[in-house]
Amino acid sequence: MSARRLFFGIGLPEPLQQQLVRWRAEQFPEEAGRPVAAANLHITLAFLGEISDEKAQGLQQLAGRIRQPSFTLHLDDAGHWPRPGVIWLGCRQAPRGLLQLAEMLRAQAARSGCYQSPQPFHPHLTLLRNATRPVALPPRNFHWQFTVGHFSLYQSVFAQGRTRYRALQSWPLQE
Ligand code: 2AM
Repeated sequence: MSARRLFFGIGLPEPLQQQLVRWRAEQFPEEAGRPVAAANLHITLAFLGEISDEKAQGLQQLAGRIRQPSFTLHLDDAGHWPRPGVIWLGCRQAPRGLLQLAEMLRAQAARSGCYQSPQPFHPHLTLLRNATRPVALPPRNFHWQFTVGHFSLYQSVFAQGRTRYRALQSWPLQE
């Protein structure tokens, strides 16, 4: 049976993708790390790993039963995790709706046998990868926000030397 690398996540409105990419180019020198492509910028809610189509279908059905309110996400924090080599954007205070949604998806994933990291969930948007060297983070005088009205299941596709995240299905959050 075929297996695909999947995760639940939140995409960004396209204008915000473009704004972030411009800001990143101004703030970080080239040697800071490998920039994530604009269209790939996202926040992971639950990482599923390589899973069978059957398992994915079960999780898609469960995702369709989730009733959660939409929420506003404020991107007003940044950080550097040198070990995985990630420079990220996040929220100083994660909205409750985001944490609840991730908690539900991660619990469903765990019950379906998808390994979930024991580390506390820290919602973030990876801006740069391979960022293993010390780097000066920009002053925290930035603040973007957007309304999250849906979440999606993404497939991570690696082809021609590039990773691309393809949205397979999306589910609305309540108004
Ligand atoms: P990252 O951005 O912090 O690397 C697709 O690979 C998405 O799933 C990325 O956002 C990545 O998070 C996340 N991801 C990859 N492997 C993971 C793992 N083992 N546990 C949790 N999230 C993971």
